[in-house]
Amino acid sequence: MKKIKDLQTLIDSNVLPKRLALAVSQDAHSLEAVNKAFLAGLIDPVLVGSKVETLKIAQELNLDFSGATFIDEIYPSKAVETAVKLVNEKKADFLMKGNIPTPALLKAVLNKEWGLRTGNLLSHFALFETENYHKLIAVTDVAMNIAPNLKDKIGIINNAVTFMYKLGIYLPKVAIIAAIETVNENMQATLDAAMLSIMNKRGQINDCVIDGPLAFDNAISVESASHKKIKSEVAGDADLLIMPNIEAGNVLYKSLVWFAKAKVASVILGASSPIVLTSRSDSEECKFDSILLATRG
Ligand code: COD
Repeated sequence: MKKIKDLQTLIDSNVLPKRLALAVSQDAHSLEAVNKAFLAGLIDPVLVGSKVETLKIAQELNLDFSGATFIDEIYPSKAVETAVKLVNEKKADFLMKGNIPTPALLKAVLNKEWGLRTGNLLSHFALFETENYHKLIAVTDVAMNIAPNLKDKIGIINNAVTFMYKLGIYLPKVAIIAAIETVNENMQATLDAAMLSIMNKRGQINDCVIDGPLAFDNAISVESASHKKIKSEVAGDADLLIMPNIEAGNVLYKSLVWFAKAKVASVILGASSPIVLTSRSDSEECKFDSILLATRG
């Protein structure tokens, strides 16, 4: 896969449409994306939210939802709970965030009685296409784990690598991002990076090639890596960037989208099925591509 649109080539047309529960459905960009996937026969939508508001937006945007299922829940917290429970009870196959803040959705997903936990760490995974890089590049975690420790980072890497195999990206090159490419005992990100690299070399983290610490430019530019005299299979050719914390990850995500005009698709991994989770400000195209990405789960 070289382009985000190549996600469409991975779709198995023999597979029946997957039932997607949109939590708090009164959201224009989400409804446009869901409608596009619905009309393409990729999903069967279950729209959980205020039916009046959802239909009003659909009418304004000229979206035909005949044949879709509506569950009328006027209170957003109740709508999220209902949507999550539908997936928990296997009445829907996967979940999508609508008009609700990310933490509210994630708290519902983590609910011990009716959430979508599996015992694994849950983490956010974003796949980018930018003109300034020679292939797709994944970034994690930019939206769920706030300050991951070493154990969390192992879970984040394993979630991403397993999912990349489903996308046909085998033995991904994983760059552990820090501010510098050498170990500084005062910078935890560099210490974690060194440990993750050695764990990979000793066979404790598998199915990928890890190197770090690497500064962002060393990870994505051969020129920058050779300037710093870094000898690494990963430097300049990374498939996956592991960010030190949510702030660095989120700033990179927004910089790629707003400055570099990158295309992006993103999901939460590690739950009982992938969750379509994008920013509320993300475009309809991004939300559609994220639905495509989630159908790989
Ligand atoms: N995977 C699995 N279990 C988890 C995870 C995880 N990533 N995070 C927490 N849990 C479990 C804990 O083990 C515990 O059992 C329970 O959930 C509650 O844990 P807390 O108290 O640490 O977590 P919460 O409920 O206060 O917060 C969880 C959030 C995911 C909501 C929180 O980490 C958060 O706000 N993340 C950032 C979300 C955000 O604002 N993103 C915006 C960027 S666009």
